[in-house]
Parts: sequence; structure tokens; C-alpha cells
Amino acid sequence: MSEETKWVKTHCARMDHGGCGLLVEVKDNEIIKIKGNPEGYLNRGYTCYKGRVSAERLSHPDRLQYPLKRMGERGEGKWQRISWDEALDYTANNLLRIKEKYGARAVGFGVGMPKGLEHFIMIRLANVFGSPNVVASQDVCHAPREVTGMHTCGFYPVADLHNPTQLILSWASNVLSTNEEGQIGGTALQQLKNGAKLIVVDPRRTELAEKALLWLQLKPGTAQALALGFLHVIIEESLYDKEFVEKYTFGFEELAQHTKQYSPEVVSEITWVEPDLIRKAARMYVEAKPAALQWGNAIEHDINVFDATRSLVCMMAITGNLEVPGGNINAYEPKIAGLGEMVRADLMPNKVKEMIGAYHGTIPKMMTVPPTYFRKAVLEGKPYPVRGYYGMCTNPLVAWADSKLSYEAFKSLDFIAMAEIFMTPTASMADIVFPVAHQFEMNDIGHYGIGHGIILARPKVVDPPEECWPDIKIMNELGKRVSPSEYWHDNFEDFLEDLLKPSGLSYSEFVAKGYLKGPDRFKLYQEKGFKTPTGKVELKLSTAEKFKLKPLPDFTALPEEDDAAYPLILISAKSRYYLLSSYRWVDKLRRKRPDPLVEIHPETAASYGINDGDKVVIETKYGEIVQVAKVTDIVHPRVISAALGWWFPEGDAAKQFEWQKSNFNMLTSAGKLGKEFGTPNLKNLPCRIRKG
Ligand SMILES: Nc1nc2c(c(=O)[nH]1)N[C@H]1C(S)=C(S)[C@@H](COP(=O)(O)OP(=O)(O)OC[C@H]3O[C@@H](n4cnc5c(=O)[nH]c(N)nc54)[C@H](O)[C@@H]3O)O[C@H]1N2
Ligand SMILES: Nc1nc2c(c(=O)[nH]1)N[C@H]1C(S)=C(S)[C@@H](COP(=O)(O)OP(=O)(O)OC[C@H]3O[C@@H](n4cnc5c(=O)[nH]c(N)nc54)[C@H](O)[C@@H]3O)O[C@H]1N2
Ligand code: SF4
Ligand SMILES: [Mo]
Repeated sequence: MSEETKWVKTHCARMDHGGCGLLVEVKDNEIIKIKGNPEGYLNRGYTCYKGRVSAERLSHPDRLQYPLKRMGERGEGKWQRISWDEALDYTANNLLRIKEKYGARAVGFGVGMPKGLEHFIMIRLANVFGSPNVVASQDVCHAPREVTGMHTCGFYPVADLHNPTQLILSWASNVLSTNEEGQIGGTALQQLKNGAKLIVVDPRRTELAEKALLWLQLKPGTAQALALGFLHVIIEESLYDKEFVEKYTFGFEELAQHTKQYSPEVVSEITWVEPDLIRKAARMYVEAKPAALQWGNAIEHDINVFDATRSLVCMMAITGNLEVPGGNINAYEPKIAGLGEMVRADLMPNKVKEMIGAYHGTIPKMMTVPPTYFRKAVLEGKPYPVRGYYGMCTNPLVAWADSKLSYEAFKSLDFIAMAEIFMTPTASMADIVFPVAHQFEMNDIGHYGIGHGIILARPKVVDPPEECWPDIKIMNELGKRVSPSEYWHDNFEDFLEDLLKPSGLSYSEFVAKGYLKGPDRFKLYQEKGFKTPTGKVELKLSTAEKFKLKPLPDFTALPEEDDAAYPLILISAKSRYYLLSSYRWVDKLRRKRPDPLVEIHPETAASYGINDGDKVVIETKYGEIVQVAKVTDIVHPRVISAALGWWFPEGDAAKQFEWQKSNFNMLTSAGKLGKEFGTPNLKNLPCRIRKG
């Protein structure tokens, strides 16, 4: 008999970092409609298109439905269906065989952009197995901002868009498309409606830039120079918060001395931004009290990321915007289990010394292995051999800089297991592929561990296909096969209960509440100081010598030198219709954006004889790809912005779905890295184009 329609409250996930409260209409185990929940803390009813059509992910005919074992060569697309027991046993045997021969650290545990609680269970699996090597895209995402924040002011300073602010300074951030880390575009728009001013720093004239009072169209890759110019103006014109600087900062005199050289005139030469515009923007930012600096991911995409993030935290600090409502806050967690406890960090006391990254001198508090160092270890056996990989929620062949290097590394591994919802270019190279249950099909907790002081209930609304398991269940069962069972549960959902235990709530009680938020606490430094070695905001790093870091933020050089043979500069921005490499196979999304588009200025397009819709070959020193021209003046004539994350699910499975043809990371290199986080230049690359 057919069920009645019911509406279920949950939160959106796995289409970006997630966060919107949703109302989901369900009938007969099928999702009929998705709309925004007006009570959603982060979104207040707002949703985006891809969130509203996100149930389409679940019903695609080619979705993975059974565990698969590789039959042919890696990447040949020949598979055999096997049972869950066979798949788990085979994986466990291989991981244990590698552990016995080379040690536990010879297995890398791979995660992508954090999508849900499974991210932390994967870290637990690595710790319990005995490997310090969790391989993640943190070299280019989140960690640079978070870890630099911790070294500079003792916490990750998050733009507070939930209390009234006078000004949003959106720096390399595009929340109207990306809603990064749950900074939902609708919330930013509401602040503007309430009268907040807006300054946008972005090489592209984004939708947000159109709404801005000031738009600073900087030369890509010069964010830290521009920030140093802001600091110069704020200090030289004596606009900074004197009381805060005097009481709560360390190294102000040195910073003031150091930034003297970065006058707007000097900085303008580097950044292309007019000196007067730099002055005007810096003054406007200081005068607004409070002002929220919404810093985006694009500053984490080149080797100068440490200087860029350091200078921006210094800006927040000396203007008195740290830890004030509507400024940049320390978001306190609700009473829930801490990360260390959930991942069993106690089992790996030597992790910081033993992880692959440590041998390359990555910055303390960076707890994952940069993909470049992982691949070096696989291919060169340095600092020690790495022969196995278990990956989940990630697609390294497309997501990591230098896709050819990823291909070589994955080709050479002894064993690979991957958990996926759909066959991808990387999963094609695995020995075992586990089919996963997905958003709406499992109980999950969102936003845990990303530093925004909130967790969100994502209860299940429909049953998954019979043989699709939640990632946590897969790891729970694999864990029991490769490590003592005491670290695992009879029922994998008990991990959700573990997380909530300190709150006194069960998972179902948490679901009824919808979310848990930590307390709002502002200016706690007045009582306790800052959690840094000096107890102050370290404009100059007191630990610089000890950790071999630059004491003061600096601009030394462009990420890559200008090159006459490659006269244009290549950048990218995330698409509003896809999550990096994911979901090209979802019809309702693909129809919105069928092709990878490269944005080219009309003058530039004309000079190369390129028209809108033409195929364009994009070439850097490292490789070439083909995309489709979108002629638009939102980019500077010397800059092109290409699409990210492309592969073609409709392409030949025996050739890994045309993973090279339009994939941005065929154009990037892992040869030159920022030392602190192992960050490659994902953009800001000299390039040239021709009609394809
Ligand atoms: N050139 C360039 N490269 C970049 C970036 C850039 O801007 N430029 N951005 C970087 C950034 S910020 C990031 S975070 C990384 C992201 O890199 P990744 O996280 O590796 O990429 P995604 O496409 O988000 O996710 C990869 C896979 O996860 C699968 N997936 C989705 N949900 C689930 C699930 O519930 N379980 C499992 N097991 N799998 C699931 C999807 O099908 C997809 O194939 O890429 C980085 N790479
Ligand atoms: N729709 C959608 N949402 C997403 C994602 C997605 O793939 N699609 N990915 C998720 C992930 S993993 C992340 S990390 C976040 C990222 O979220 P954001 O930080 O908002 O995203 P990006 O698109 O990487 O970059 C933001 C802006 O930086 C600009 N930019 C490019 N180069 C430069 C530069 O050199 N300097 C400056 N100042 N700006 C530059 C771009 O034009 C773009 O407008 O979004 C998350 N949300
Ligand atoms: S903005 Fe993000 S969280 Fe909100 S509906 Fe869209 S994809 Fe989902
Ligand atoms: Mo990211």
C-alpha cells in the first residue's frame, strides 16, 4: 500500500560544505521535493539550485550498487561483482600484508573535502591501524587559514555573518556560488540588505563584486602584496586600534617598520590596483566597526599562502576586529566529543614526527599529508615506502595538482580500495570499489570539526539501495578486520552517539533539535589572553626561528614569474553547479552547465580569433587541455578563468572517462611548493590559448 506523503527536516550536504536546513517531502521511499527550512540556523529558508535538485544523485542508473573487484589492468574498467564479505576480507588482507612487509605507515588513508562524519572516522581508522598518513587536500583548502590563524592568534578567525556587521570585506571568496564552510550566500545578502557595506577583492567581477561599493580587481597571485598595502595604509595613517595593539599584540613595531616599504604606489605596481583605491578600501575597512573579513579559498592556491593568510590575520587584529560580534570570531564548540577523542589521537603519539609531511618540514599543527609528498613517497620510496591506499570522498586524479603525477602514483601502488557513489577516473584505478549510501540515505552529523562552532543533524530520509553502505559502516567493518575490535562498535551509528554524549542528547533528541551551537563568547582575550606562546596576537611570530617560519608576512615574488611565451594568467573559480569533480553525471546539473567553460575577455578573444562557444586549447608549461570559450568582460584582458574538476562520465570507461581532456590539473605542477603546507600553484599560472 502506498504511504502518505511526509515532510522530514534535515540539512543539505555533500553538494558543497553543506549547511542549509531543508524540508524534504518523501513518499514511498522516494524524495519528491526539497525546499529550504525557514528555521535553518545558517540559511533561514535559503537554498541554491543544486541543493534543491540534489535528490537526483540517488537515482542515476549507473550509480554504484555492488562491491567491485578489478579484473583487468588498473584503469581498464573491467570489474567483477563480489559480496561485501569478500570485498572487506580482500581489502583487510591486502592492508595487513602491506603492514607486515613495510609497516603500517606504508598505507595512506585518503579523504577529500570533508563531507560528513566519515571524514573523522577515516582518521580514526588510520590511527587505529597505526598509520600517521591521512592524505587530504588540506594543502590547498582550509588548513592554511586555520593553522596560520592558530599560530598567529590562537584560533581560526571566522567571519561572523550572524551578528550585525557594518562591512564585509570579501577577499578571494565567492559565497554566492560556494557558500563556503556554511557561510551561506543568503546570510551575506541579508547583511547587505541591513545596510552593511561591501568591498570585494577578486580578479573576477563576480555577482558579489557587482553589489560592492568597491571592487579591487587584483592581479592573480598578489593577495599578500595587496594585504601588505592595506597594512601600510592602516599603520602609516595611524588608523589602527591603539588600545588593542598596545595590550594584545606582539611585534607591532617590527610589523610597522616592515610594512613601510609597501606603500600603495609600490603595491599597485605588483597588484594592478590603483593606489587611491587601496587607500580608500583600507580606510573604509578600518572605519567600519565591526567589519568581517570573509577570506576565501583562493588565497590558499599558491605557494605564497602563508604570507597571504598571515597578513590578513594581522589586518583583522590591528583593526580591533578579532573576537567581536560581526567581526572575525573564535567560534566555540558546543559540548560534544573533541576531535582527538573521536579520532583516537592518543594511539598515535608520534604522528607529528612520523607522518610523511613531517619529513618535508610542514608547519606544526598541520595534521594531514600534502598529496604531493604522498605521491613522492609512493613513487620514490622517500622518506619511506608507501604501497597501499584506502580513499573515500575524493577523486585525486582530477582534484590534485599535476594529474599525470597522480596517475603514475596510483598506477604504481600495490593496493587501492576506494569508496564511491559513482565510478570516477580515480576509482577506476582501484582494486576494490565499495558502493556507498549517500546524503538522505543515512544518519549523519554535519559541520563537525571545521571550526564554525556548530553541528547539524542530517537524519536519514530514505533507505539506500540494498548493497550501498554508509562510509562509516564500511570503516567500522573493515576496522574490525584490521585492528582490535574494541575500537569499533557493534552498530556503526554508535559513533553518532559518542560524538553527542557530552551534550547529554541521543541522536534522535539531537535530530529533534536540528542543530547544536556553541556559546557566543566575545573578547575572551581580555580575561585569558590569546592562545599563543606570548599570550598575544603574534604580528611577529615568536616561534619563527624554532619552526623555521618567516617572522613577518612578506611579498617576495609572484607564484610563477611572468613569461613572454605564456602571456596570459590562468585562474579558476568553483562552479555553482558542481562540487569540484563531483556530479557531472547528475542530469539536472549537467543541463545547466554541459561543458567546461573558460572565461576570456572580449578583446583577448578577438585577438586570438576566438568566438563565444568555440573550442579553446589552454596551454601552460606543464600541459594542455580543451575547454569551451565563454567570452565575457568579468575577467581582465590578461587573465583567463578556466573550469575545474572536469571529466566525462559519459566517456569511455576503459579510458577512465577522458580524465585528461579538459581537466584543469593537467595544467598545474607539483614541482614548486609552499613550504608550510606543501601547497602547489593551482592557479596564477602563465598560459596561452589558441582556437581548438
Ligand atoms: N586546480 C584546482 N584544484 C583543486 C581546487 C582548485 O580550486 N583548483 N580546489 C581544491 C579544493 S579546495 C578541494 S577541497 C579539493 C577537493 O577534492 P576532492 O574532495 O577529491 O573532490 P570532490 O569532487 O569534492 O569529491 C570527490 C569524490 O567524492 C565522491 N563522494 C561524494 N559524496 C561521497 C560520499 O558520501 N562517500 C564517498 N565515499 N564518496 C563521495 C564524489 O562522487 C567524488 O568523486 O580539490 C582541490 N583541487
Ligand atoms: N558550488 C560549489 N560550492 C563549493 C565548491 C564547489 O566546487 N562548488 N567547493 C567547496 C570547497 S572545497 C571550497 S574550499 C569552497 C571555496 O569557496 P570560495 O573561496 O568562495 O571559492 P573559489 O571559487 O575557490 O574562489 C573564490 C574567488 O576567488 C577568486 N580568485 C581566483 N584567483 C584569485 C586570486 O589570485 N586572488 C584573489 N583575491 N581571488 C582570486 C575567484 O574569482 C573566486 O570568485 O567552496 C565550497 N563550495
Ligand atoms: S547552498 Fe549549499 S547547503 Fe545550501 S542548498 Fe545549496 S548546496 Fe545545499
Ligand atoms: Mo576545498
